[in-house]
Amino acid sequence: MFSSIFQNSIPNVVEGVVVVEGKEEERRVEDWGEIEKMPVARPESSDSRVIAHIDMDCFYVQVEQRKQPTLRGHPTAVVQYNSWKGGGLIAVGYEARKYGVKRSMRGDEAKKVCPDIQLVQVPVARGKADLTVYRDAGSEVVSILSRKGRCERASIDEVYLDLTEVAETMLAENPPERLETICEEAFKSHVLGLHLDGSSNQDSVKKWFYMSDADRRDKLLACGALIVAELRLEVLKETEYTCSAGIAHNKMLAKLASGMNKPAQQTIVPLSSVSTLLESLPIKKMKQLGGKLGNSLQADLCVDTVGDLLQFSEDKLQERYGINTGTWLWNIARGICGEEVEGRLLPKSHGSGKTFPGRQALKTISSVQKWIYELCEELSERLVRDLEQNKRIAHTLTLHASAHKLNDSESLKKFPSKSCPLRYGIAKIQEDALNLFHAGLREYIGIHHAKMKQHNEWAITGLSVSASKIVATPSGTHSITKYFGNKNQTSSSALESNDIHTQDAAYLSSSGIGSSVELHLSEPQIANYEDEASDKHDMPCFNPDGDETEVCKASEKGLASKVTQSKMDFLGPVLKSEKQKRKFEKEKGNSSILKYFASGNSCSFPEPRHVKTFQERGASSSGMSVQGNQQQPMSGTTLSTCNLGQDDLRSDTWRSYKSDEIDPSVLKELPPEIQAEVRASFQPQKRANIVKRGSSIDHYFSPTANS
Ligand code: DCP
Repeated sequence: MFSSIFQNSIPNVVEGVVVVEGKEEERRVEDWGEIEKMPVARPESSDSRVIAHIDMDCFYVQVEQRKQPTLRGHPTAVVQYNSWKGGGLIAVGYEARKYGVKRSMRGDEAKKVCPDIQLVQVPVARGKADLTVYRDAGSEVVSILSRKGRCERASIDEVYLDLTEVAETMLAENPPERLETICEEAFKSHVLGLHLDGSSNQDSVKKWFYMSDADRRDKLLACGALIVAELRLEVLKETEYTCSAGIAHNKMLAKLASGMNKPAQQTIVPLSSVSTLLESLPIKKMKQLGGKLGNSLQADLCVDTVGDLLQFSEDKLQERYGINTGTWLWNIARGICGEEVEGRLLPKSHGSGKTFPGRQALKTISSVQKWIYELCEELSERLVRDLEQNKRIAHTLTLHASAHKLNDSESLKKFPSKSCPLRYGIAKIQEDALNLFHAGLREYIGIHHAKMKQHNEWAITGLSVSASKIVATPSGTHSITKYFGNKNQTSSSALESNDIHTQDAAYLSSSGIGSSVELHLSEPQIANYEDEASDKHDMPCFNPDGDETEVCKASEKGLASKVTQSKMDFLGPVLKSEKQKRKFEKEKGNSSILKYFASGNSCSFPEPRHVKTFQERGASSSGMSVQGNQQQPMSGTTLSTCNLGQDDLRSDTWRSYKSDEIDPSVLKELPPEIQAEVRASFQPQKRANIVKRGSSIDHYFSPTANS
């Protein structure tokens, strides 16, 4: 019998924003929700969906080249602002890649292999990198891409589109073979598995687009590819940025394909090419198989390619890796991925952090306080901006830190992350974050507290603050928006006076559980209770006495009244004036807000569903029998957390966060050893490394090109 070593390794046990340390100095964390989740087996809802993955080319470099057009056409790289050895490269332009410049290099090394390289520093604000310009550039692109179909912003420079509907309409009304002109860009597509028969790629692709007797699913892909080609041209025209794309029947295949022909190209994955594509794909290149799970497949089952997985039955894989992961593996071997494109253009969290490597480590409370204040200021600005622009409010503030103890053999102990309800206003956030830090420090230094506090025998090597549980204010509910001032109130101080109401909203939120959640108030301050951020079913609470977690289960029934009561219990001590208390009492009666915030967090268990491979779908439609596979009745994170027992919830630091809380672009900024640690915890894998380089992009990148 195989032991199910991965059954308990599902990391989605604690809501919160992951603690990550910047590559060198800092990073701004933004969770776009795409992060590599633990494998969750989801059946395909249909084998004729049309999904595109669009990835910007050497993104930061393109942004800098647009700012300084003289850089266009020249080898360019973007470096972290720390000038040690020329700074660490974080983005490398394609012209520089031809010389062998790689992201792993530092500026000095890049200069050696490419003396003409232009190194541009990331913008700096408050003594740390400021990524606003890149984030805004990504938003510009998203606003164009989201014109067609459902759009999911997966990272600062990646987007998924579900083009099924628009492709179906096109096929019904204007199929490619009836179009008089087809956007030339579409003919430059790469169609996997296409036989060239002596013709040029472009001619063969043209024929493929015009093939009137093609499989309907291929025709849908052709329509999708036409739409994507047009969108990419619109992006280029309106923003001057190029991007690459993959068009397939699901997210997994689309993502695999988008990196295959870069830059400024697109790749189509017809159904018939899936098995060949996966057959030789190294297992570790597959998303989520870059870590422990991939290692185990290689070491224990001698699986080196995705195709090698085909030899194992689903039962066998389940026996070895647990029911969900086993089914997921069985599915991916067949190109099955039922993950939906979420309609989401905004991040799930905001964060700001900084690392303090080596001698920069912070050893005094005052230095920690200084940086916490800086980070909170930035976080607050972004929250206000999000509120103004998107009418969204965040509910949970989390402080993460990394630390080591000086002269202490136990120094491997992780600094615990702490959360509390988020109160808007710079000063409030700063105060709460500092309190969270103290709570974490007490726990971290444990019994040595007094001594260490006295002698400063600890050192902080990384700090970050993040705001999560971001919820749109209900449209038409003026009562909630008025809490935060009107559009013209741009300063967070404008919010300061309203902070208690934001707190109110936070506590009323779906994350603020109500009376059945045990709050751990170690001190009569708001910041000293641990992570209230608990969905009523699936959210564990931090236990202030240790790293372990406990699952908070609140009954849905009567939630509103419980919330109201416990909100009062909770807020009572922090209401500073009678006026505030009266105002608070008044707001208690706002049932529309209560209703809104209390909804939508039930633990769902979809019915078991039948899974078919793409091939089986084809087979079944042609009358062949299909071997059924029962999916587990689970719903991603929900089941993970709902069904996990106390033991399962004990986790190390990385596992204390939901894997989908990590921004992949942030992950890539981390020092290699930290990346390895995170990856080992979540088995994530960014895009498969099967990029074919070397295609000319002169057309787009030459200094004169403008369309
Ligand atoms: N990034 C970063 N630190 C890293 C990796 C990436 O800050 N370690 C930033 C810079 C990149 C952007 O994220 O421009 C997007 O990352 P990608 O991995 O998509 O890489 P690029 O867009 O730079 O290049 P490619 O064309 O290969 O996708």
